[in-house]
Amino acid sequence: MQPESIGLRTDALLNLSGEVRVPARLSVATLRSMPQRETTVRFECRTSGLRRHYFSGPLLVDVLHASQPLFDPAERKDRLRFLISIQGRDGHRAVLSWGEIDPEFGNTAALLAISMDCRDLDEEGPHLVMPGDRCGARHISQVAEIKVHADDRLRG
Ligand SMILES: Nc1nc2c(c(=O)[nH]1)N[C@H]1C(S)=C(S)[C@@H](COP(=O)(O)O)O[C@H]1N2
Ligand SMILES: [Mo]
Repeated sequence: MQPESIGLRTDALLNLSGEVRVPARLSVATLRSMPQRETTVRFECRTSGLRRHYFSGPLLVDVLHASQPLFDPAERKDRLRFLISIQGRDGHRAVLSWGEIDPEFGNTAALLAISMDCRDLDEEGPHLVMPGDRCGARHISQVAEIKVHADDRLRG
């Protein structure tokens, strides 16, 4: 019997891996235990029109730092060769650059939301929020996988 059919809750786990010292499987409850931000975003989708949502959760950059990406600690610009691929349960994905979410560079306050419009996302998994995006496609729901990549061709 599936746990759902006997009324038990199954919390989604997010797999965080790649060029990091501490790969992790994170629950929404774990993300909720980190410092939280709130934001309201508006975007326009070509198929569903104008949308507006309220989210809360930790900053993506804080979650990634906790897994200790393999940066050269002596060189700030080493961070700029790192990429982050973020994938939803359904396979929808987007690639971000470290530079766009780094407070010393693009400083986009991307969140891994643990609630959407005041509804907890423990069973669905976290929601990527990209404040400032004009289209909704990077607001990825049910995030299941985050991978950190280093582009070694950019070294030097
Ligand atoms: N996992 C996943 N997230 C996704 C998508 C998707 O196909 N899969 N579509 C995106 C697109 S194109 C839009 S416009 C928004 C729409 O979000 P909403 O319907 O919750 O407002 O979800 C985004 N997040
Ligand atoms: Mo969309």
